[in-house]
Amino acid sequence: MIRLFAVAFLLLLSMALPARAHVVEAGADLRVTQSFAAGEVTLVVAGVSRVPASLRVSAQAVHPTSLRLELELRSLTDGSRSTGSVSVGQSAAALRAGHVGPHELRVRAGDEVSLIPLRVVVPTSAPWTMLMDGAFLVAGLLVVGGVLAGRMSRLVVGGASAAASLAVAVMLLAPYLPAAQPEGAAPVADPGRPYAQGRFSTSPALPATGAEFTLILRLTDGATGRPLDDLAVHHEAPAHLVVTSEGGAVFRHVHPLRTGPGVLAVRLRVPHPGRYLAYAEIERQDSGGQLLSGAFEVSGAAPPDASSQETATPRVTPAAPAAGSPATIEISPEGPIKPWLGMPGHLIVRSGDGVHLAHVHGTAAGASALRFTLTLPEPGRYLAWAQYAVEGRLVTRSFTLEVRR
Ligand SMILES: [Cu+2]
Repeated sequence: MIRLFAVAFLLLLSMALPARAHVVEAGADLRVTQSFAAGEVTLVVAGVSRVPASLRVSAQAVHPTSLRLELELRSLTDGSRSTGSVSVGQSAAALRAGHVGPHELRVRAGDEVSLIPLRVVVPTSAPWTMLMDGAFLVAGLLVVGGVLAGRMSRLVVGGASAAASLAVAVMLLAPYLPAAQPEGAAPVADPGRPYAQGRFSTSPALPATGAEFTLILRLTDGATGRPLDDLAVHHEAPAHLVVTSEGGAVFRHVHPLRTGPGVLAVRLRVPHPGRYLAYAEIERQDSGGQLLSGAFEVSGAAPPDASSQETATPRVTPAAPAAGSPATIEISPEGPIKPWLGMPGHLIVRSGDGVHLAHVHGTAAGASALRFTLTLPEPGRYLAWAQYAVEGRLVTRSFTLEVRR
């Protein structure tokens, strides 16, 4: 009887373990993609389960690059700092995080600096998990004590049964009980924050064809007018910036650096003069996504060669897509595709007049095809760019879509 009870108890204990292992969400890696002039890098900050901790930061890139990043992690709570450096594809830097809460990761590549806000969060147990653990412990101690003492009094068996029953009851109820808020997490705000207002500018004010310039996006809160500094990382970046020349011959999809509160900047160089359209995809914390747009001019003379884009001939189904009805676009990549920004492929579609911009994600359709599905609301001619990563290379293929009425 006692042995049976002990076996049953151990069985219950082993069942209880996986339920506790679910509270690791806060330990997920943070991936932040940043476009430096020397190349695009995805910083990977590995999650931690307790503090103080050594925060491991590594750097990945689609293009092979010898970019070296100087890192500094600063606590916004007490100002404590830890420094290190990391090269793309090399071993991770270990930065010391003394406590949970808001931090800023300063990343320097050459003379460019990005200030990445991040929050060190560690999982905590909900009070009910402590109750469950405590009840299992009491039951275990009573059983072990009884076995060691050589006799199981009715009181011991009764107490152990009661404690085990309580623990099992809590364990069974666990999926319906609230999870604990991780330590260091931001307080949950009411969903939906005011719109972000974005203003694009360039430095210098009139960039020249072929010369490097900085495209700046200043974000303000639509309600307070103050700098907006609560961007959530979505699709591995705080902001996705698409820049196209008005006619569509030039296309850039980059991930600007945060240079200060509410200020995003990225260095660009374009081969054509004229008017450029810029679009930023952002997401405020606890809010939905938003698209901001603007325009700027580039001076200079047009080069003799009009376009240097790689083009694609996709398979479009139906062959003549209609406005308001879904169309499927299939592209054949040059080789096995690797995820880029967490997805097998990206398709960005712009209306000729620049008013409409769509960004959809593709699915791998077998080994040699990438499939996108999208619906365009208005008839007309659209410019499209499909992007995917193949071994060591980010490929952008352009084509046009005619959408009928
Ligand atoms: Cu992006």
